[in-house]
Amino acid sequence: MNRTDFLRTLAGSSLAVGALTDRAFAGSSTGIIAETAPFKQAPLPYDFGALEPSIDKMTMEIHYGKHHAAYVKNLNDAVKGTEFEKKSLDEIIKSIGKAPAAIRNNGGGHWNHTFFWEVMGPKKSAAPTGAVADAINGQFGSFDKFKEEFGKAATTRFGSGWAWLVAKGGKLSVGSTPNQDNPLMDISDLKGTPILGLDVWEHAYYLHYQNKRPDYIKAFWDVVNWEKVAENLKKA
Ligand code: MN3
Repeated sequence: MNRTDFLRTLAGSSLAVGALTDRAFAGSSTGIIAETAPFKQAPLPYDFGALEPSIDKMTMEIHYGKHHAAYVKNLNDAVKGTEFEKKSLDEIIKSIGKAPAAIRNNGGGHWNHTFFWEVMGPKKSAAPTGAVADAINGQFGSFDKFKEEFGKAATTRFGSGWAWLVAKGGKLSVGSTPNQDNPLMDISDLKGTPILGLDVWEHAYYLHYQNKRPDYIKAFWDVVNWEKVAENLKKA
């Protein structure tokens, strides 16, 4: 059993995972990072090269090891000595309109990347099944139509940002947010509980895809962890 399998096996027990990873996913109905400062990166749940060829190893190494790590460091620096030091990241995110830009950018960055790593995985299943498939088909008509709408949101987000599938009031919708904002933020135009998200910052794809964001979006479907998406939907 390698380390990744070991972590997966332990994932059945939140206590064990909490002890092992220190700041593992809290898994509440309202969000995923219930911990307070100092925030830490949970281990990537697979190897850096595990998402190839959709997402190359070097991009993952830099994205997780440099970009995400920097958001965590900068977030910890930004909350130090402020009223936000005692709040969980989920609480901070929900009332982000009261926070300074450094906390909005880096808190969002930490939340979004923590979420993003989990909704991807090396197991390639072409399409969702069960409740997720039913919900997507019911809302969008078909999986292909959903992919088209999600892809449109991801492609048309100008500059840096994220595309999302969100649940709100028993309905699914797709949309995007700028920079490191997300649909849980009080200031966000798109609101709801994130079910699936895609980072469309250039740092997420430029090494391999350069300016071809649509190719990256297309390849993303091969590495979506539909089991995690199903969990997110269940909790939403
Ligand atoms: Mn990123």
